Amino acid sequence: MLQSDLFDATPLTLVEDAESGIRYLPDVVRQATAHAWFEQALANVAWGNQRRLMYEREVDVPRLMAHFSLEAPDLPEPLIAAAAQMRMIAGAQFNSVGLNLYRDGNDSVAPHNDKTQGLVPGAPIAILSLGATRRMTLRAKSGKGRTLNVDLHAGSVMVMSYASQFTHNHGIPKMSGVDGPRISLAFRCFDASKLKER
Ligand SMILES: O=C(O)CCC(=O)C(=O)O
Repeated sequence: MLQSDLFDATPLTLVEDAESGIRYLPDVVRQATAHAWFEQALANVAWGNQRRLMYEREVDVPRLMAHFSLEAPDLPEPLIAAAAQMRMIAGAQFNSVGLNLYRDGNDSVAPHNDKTQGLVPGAPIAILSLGATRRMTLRAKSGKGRTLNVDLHAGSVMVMSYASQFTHNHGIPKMSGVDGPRISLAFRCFDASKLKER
């Protein structure tokens, strides 16, 4: 990775906790690089459609997904470069990346916390945004405080602590006026034995 691929991003702390909290880091990846990674992922990733049960009916998950072990010998080059940058930014030895493709403003993910089962306790999760800007909602599970809305721009990274998965939900709501597709790359640290099961 070239040093010039990094900008001096000023972090915005959205949630504080005993670990690193939830932080929004704008302009981590320069725009030209973010654009190139977006185009490569859109064209080359084998995007999958998942189904889930909702009120006893099987429905499509409203976004496409893919997953890579970062230890795969044939990991595509942009993911090698992105993982190196995310490891440096978040100070974590990520070994897994989950990709989400939001095709338009109708695609979404409901408020949730990341499943912690299989994750290395204390290791953060870093979400890199590419493509169109989408809004993330952050809300305390306790119901206290207001919902935080954060616009996730291309090249930005949201770093969420392991601890915050127990206290806060995050989601990407459907939205009108979205300017094209968005791809998010969620970097996680799995326990080595669990990584094989993914
Ligand atoms: O697309 C995003 O920014 C959020 C993704 C997410 O919540 C997840 O992968 O669990």
